[in-house]
This record gives sequence, C-alpha cells and structure tokens, in this order.
Amino acid sequence: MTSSLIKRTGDLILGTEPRQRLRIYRSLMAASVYLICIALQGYACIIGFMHWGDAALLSSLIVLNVLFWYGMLRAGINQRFADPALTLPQILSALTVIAGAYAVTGPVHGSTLMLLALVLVFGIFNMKAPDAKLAGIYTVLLMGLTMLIKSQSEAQHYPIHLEIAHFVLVAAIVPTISSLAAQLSNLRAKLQNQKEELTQALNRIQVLATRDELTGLYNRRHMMDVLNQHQKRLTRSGHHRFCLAILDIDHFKRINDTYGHNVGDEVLRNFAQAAATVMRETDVVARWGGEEFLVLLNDTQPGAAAIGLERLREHLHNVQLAANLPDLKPTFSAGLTDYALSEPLHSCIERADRALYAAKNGGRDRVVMVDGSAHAPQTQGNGHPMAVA
Ligand code: GH3
Ligand code: MG
Ligand code: MG
Repeated sequence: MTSSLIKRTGDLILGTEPRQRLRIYRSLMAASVYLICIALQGYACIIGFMHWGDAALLSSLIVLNVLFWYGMLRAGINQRFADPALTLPQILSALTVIAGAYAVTGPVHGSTLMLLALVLVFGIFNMKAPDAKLAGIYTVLLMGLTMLIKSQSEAQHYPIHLEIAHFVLVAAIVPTISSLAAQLSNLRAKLQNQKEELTQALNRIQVLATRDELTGLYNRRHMMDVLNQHQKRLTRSGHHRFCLAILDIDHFKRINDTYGHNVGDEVLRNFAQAAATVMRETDVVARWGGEEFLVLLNDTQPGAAAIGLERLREHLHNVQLAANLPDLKPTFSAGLTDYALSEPLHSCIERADRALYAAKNGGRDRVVMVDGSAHAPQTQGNGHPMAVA
C-alpha cells in the first residue's frame, strides 16, 4: 500500500521513462544543493551578514532556475536537443546563480566559491570535453567580472587584494576541474567504443558458434540445442509434436568431381537456401554434415511433413542450383520420422538416419518415412505414392 503510494508519487515527480527519470533525478539532486543554499542565506540574514532583500531576490532566482529546468525535463522539451540531459545549459545557469550569490553575500561571499567547484563536479560525469572547457572559461570570466565590479562598488566587503586572491584561486581550480571533466569524457568515449566493439565481437562469435559458414544455416551443434529445447517443451506440454528429416544430396561427390569443389559449394549454398525458403517458417533447417541437412518440422504429423519435403523436391526441379549449369538438377534422399514422446533425441535421429539409408538403398530421390511409435518404414518419392519400404 505504502510502497505503491511511493511509486505513484515517484512516477508523478519523475515520470515513467527510465532515461528521463534519471535526468530529472540528477537535476533534482542539484536542486537539493540549491535548497541548502537558500537555508544558508536565511542563516546569513539572521546573523546579520546578509540583507533579507538580497536573500529573497537570490532565493527567487534559485527557485525559478530549479523550476525552469524541472519543467523543461518533465515536459520532455529537453528531448528535442542534441544532449537531452541539457548538462551544459544547466551548469551554466547554476554558475550564473552562484556568481549572483557571490555578489550579494557580502562578508561571507568567499564561501560561495566552494559551490562553484561543486557545480562543476556535477557536470564532470556528463559533459563532453569541449563543453567542460567552455564551462571552465565561462566560470573564470564570469567570476573575474563579478569580482572586478564588486571590488569597485562594495570595497568594504570585497577589498581588491582579497578579490585578487579569490580570482587566482578560481583561475587555478576551475581549469583543473574542467580538464578532469574532459579526461573523464574521453575515457567514457573510449569505454563506449570498447563496449561497441565487444558487442560486435560477441555477435560475431554468436554467429560463428551457431551458424554454418558456407550456407548460413544453423550448424549441427546449435541444432542440437534447438532440438533439446523442443524435446523439453514437448515433454512439458505433451502436445507439440515434431518430426525430423535428414536430407542428403544424391551423388554429390560426382558434382565435385565433375565440376569442381567451387560448384559443389555453390550447389550446397543454393540447396540450403531452397530448403530454408520452401519449408515453413516454423520449421528449422540446419546443415548436419557435408551434404546432409537436418530439418525439424514443428507441430507436424509425419504425413504433412512428407508433403513439405515433396514440395522441396518439386521446387528443386524448377530452380537452378549452379549459375552456369542449368541442366544440373541434383536430387536428394530423405529419412523422415516423428519424435515419440519420452524417447531420447539420439534414438529419433538414428531412426531418421536409418530411414535415409533405406531411401538411398531404395534408389535415391525419395523420402522414406518411419513411424515414431510403430517404427514401420514407409516410402514416398519419385512421384510414387507412399509405400512401405
Ligand atoms: P550418396 O548419393 O550416396 O549420398 O552419394 P554422395 O556422393 O552424395 O555421398 P558421399 O558421402 O560419397 O560424398 C559426399 C561428398 O560431399 C564428399 C565430400 O567431399 C563432399 N563434401 C562435403 N562437404 C563439402 C563442402 O563443404 N563442399 C563441397 N564442395 N563438397 C563437400
Ligand atoms: Mg550424398
Ligand atoms: Mg552424405
């Protein structure tokens, strides 16, 4: 109850979009420092170091500044800018407010210098190197100007020798902080680059680990993972049936021997593409070995699976598998079986392999189907109706 109230209040103040929330949160964190500033001004007034009028003016400026940036961020206007965190403008406006505080805090104005450093430190984590430099230059110029004006107009609280000392302090510390911010920014950019390179390398490794380089199909190892997942799902649900088919190109060695290895590779690539195109989207085709492919036919009865393989056979008659050899029409033999619930995967694969062997022995260019439960081999292919082998 209380936690949902806290969440709702948080959502109201910060919004729900995570990146915007972080930006608003950071801005409000800086605003909390401003609030301490306002409290300190009250204290300075009470002990007689500051006029109430000056404190009220400065506090209004601070509150306006906080409200302005909060409104920009909460309304999402910041997202129209190149840096949606609006770091540089927020930092510059904070520095301006501090220069104002420096100008009105009379005998205690020296203490506001610490806030300058604090504001720049806030920006360190977000500013780009050129922005950090700009903020540094702005600070030194603005403070120098403020010190000069105040040393002339209110010499009793801003004696020139003290202002020179303050200026030296600002001119020494601010560039140091700015250059630290610039270094951090470069470090962040470097880390970002490394992260991108690592992500790319990881993607590449994933492709290498799961795909066959020649055909782009899943490789044998990854296909085993896919099959294991399917087996688990089937065991759990009990009603997602699947079939396995092992396809082997007929007399492939002759293609290599007659036309060369490159043509063999081209045929393999195009065969793989044809198989992946013709089979249903839910089916998974993998390169199982040299010129062998394993097809997982999802949610399918063996009869429908055989029709799918027949479709591939017809498709192969109509496509060209080697660009310069229109008459080269390789055929394939296939062993097909359905997975029987609770059986080990390897026994299902071995059954498909035995069926493939039967298809080869039966004369090639055909599909031999073995019923997973009955283990009775049946044959279909070459345009012949399905028959028991
Ligand atoms: P069958 O009809 O009995 O399957 O005869 P086959 O010639 O297709 O079978 P065999 O196992 O005798 O030969 C397979 C050939 O496939 C031998 C091997 O050199 C070739 N091969 C395996 N991998 C590749 C490959 O990546 N590229 C090429 N070009 N050939 C390959
Ligand atoms: Mg072969
Ligand atoms: Mg083979």
